[in-house]
Amino acid sequence: MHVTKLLSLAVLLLTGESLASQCKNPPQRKEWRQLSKSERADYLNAVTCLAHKPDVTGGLQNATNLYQSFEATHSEQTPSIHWVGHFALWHRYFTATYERYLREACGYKGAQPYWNWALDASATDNSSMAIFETEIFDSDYGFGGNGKPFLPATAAENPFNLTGRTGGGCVQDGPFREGKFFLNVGQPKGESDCLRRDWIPWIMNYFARQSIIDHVESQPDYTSFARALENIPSFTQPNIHGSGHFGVGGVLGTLGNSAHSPGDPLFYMHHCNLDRVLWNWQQKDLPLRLHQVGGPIVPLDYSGQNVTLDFEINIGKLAGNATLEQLLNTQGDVLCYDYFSPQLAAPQDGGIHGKPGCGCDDK
Ligand SMILES: *[C@@H]1O[C@H](CO)[C@@H](O)[C@H](O)[C@H]1NC(C)=O
Ligand SMILES: *[C@@H]1O[C@H](CO)[C@@H](O)[C@H](O)[C@H]1NC(C)=O
Ligand SMILES: *[C@@H]1O[C@H](CO)[C@@H](O)[C@H](O)[C@H]1NC(C)=O
Ligand SMILES: *[C@@H]1O[C@H](CO)[C@@H](O)[C@H](O)[C@H]1NC(C)=O
Ligand SMILES: *[C@@H]1O[C@H](CO)[C@@H](O)[C@H](O)[C@H]1NC(C)=O
Ligand SMILES: [Cu+2]
Repeated sequence: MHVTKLLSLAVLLLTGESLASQCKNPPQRKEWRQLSKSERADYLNAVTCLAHKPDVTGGLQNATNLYQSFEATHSEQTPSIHWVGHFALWHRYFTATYERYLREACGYKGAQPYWNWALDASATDNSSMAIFETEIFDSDYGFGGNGKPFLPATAAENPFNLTGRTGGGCVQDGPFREGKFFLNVGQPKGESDCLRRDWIPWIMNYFARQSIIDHVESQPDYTSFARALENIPSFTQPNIHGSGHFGVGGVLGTLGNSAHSPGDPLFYMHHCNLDRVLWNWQQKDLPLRLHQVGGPIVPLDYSGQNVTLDFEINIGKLAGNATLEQLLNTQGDVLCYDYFSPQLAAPQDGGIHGKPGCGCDDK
């Protein structure tokens, strides 16, 4: 590796947040379908690159590379970062740090893209496969398809008794297919698993609808926003956070595993979209919403202590601590990115394909 590159990587690892203290020319985050094919290829190559850089966590949970450093960090903190007031901002920081490593460790020039599943979710047909037939799951310029073959799940593996599973095996195509992409976190040392997917169409269609995004974005304050975003730990009511996780990961898939979900590169596409929902909500009253947080410190403890603006988020060895107030600002002293305008419009639960205008240069 070139010496200056090596140096900037070392600086990045050592100084954490301080490098981003001045936000100039923030990367513009776009929906996957707004990227040209060459931009998609650049992004996918950068993710593969991360999986060939050294781990920075000291082998946390048996992580063996920089891509897995993120999965292990999430896995380590899983019990304290979901169903809490800092859920959205923890994942904002995590996703933005991934974006920064793609750029600074792997020479990626673009922004973290997002997957707006609402563009293709059907409100009228739970069995619609339209959402899985998009360029997100393309084998050449996307993330590959479902896991194969179909594997039965035991009762212990499927505590919510989810129906409608379609996969469970290894992803067989695309850049993250079996034999090309390895997941070591949580495995015995020296062993790895493949990336698994287990599509459940009804969850995707029922949970990923524009009307649910609208409901979340219409909440009057941060506390109610945070609660609407995650809703309840059950499948009896839809929640947009669950859409990508369980629509794609199902029961046996990587994205459906609460600890190991960042093992699927789609995790960052999904969480970037949730972050866009937070960002859109903030834009409705930015002066106030740059300085407002709430929600429980202890998962689901809605009458207990709440997070405050000076509550500190840590993401282990990936970067330094940041306060919730710092993380509310996507162009402040810690974070530096923006959402590209115009955003693609989803049909208002029309149950038809979103027909995104793309403006791509080489389609
Ligand atoms: C989709 O499935 C959910 C959960 O079973 C159900 O509540 C909902 O009515 C279904 N939607 C349609 C359009 O059939
Ligand atoms: C799933 O099914 C088992 C066995 O029938 C039952 O004991 C359990 O309560 C069910 N779980 C849920 C979340 O419905
Ligand atoms: C890491 O590997 C060791 C040795 O194989 C194993 O005992 C341990 O359970 C693994 N750690 C995790 C978090 O799976
Ligand atoms: C935390 O916030 C909730 C919702 O606003 C509120 O009901 C609760 O009393 C707060 N907890 C404390 C300890 O103030
Ligand atoms: C980072 O934040 C955590 C809480 O999330 C705290 O325990 C730790 O002491 C902080 N570390 C530093 C260096 O401030
Ligand atoms: Cu998470």
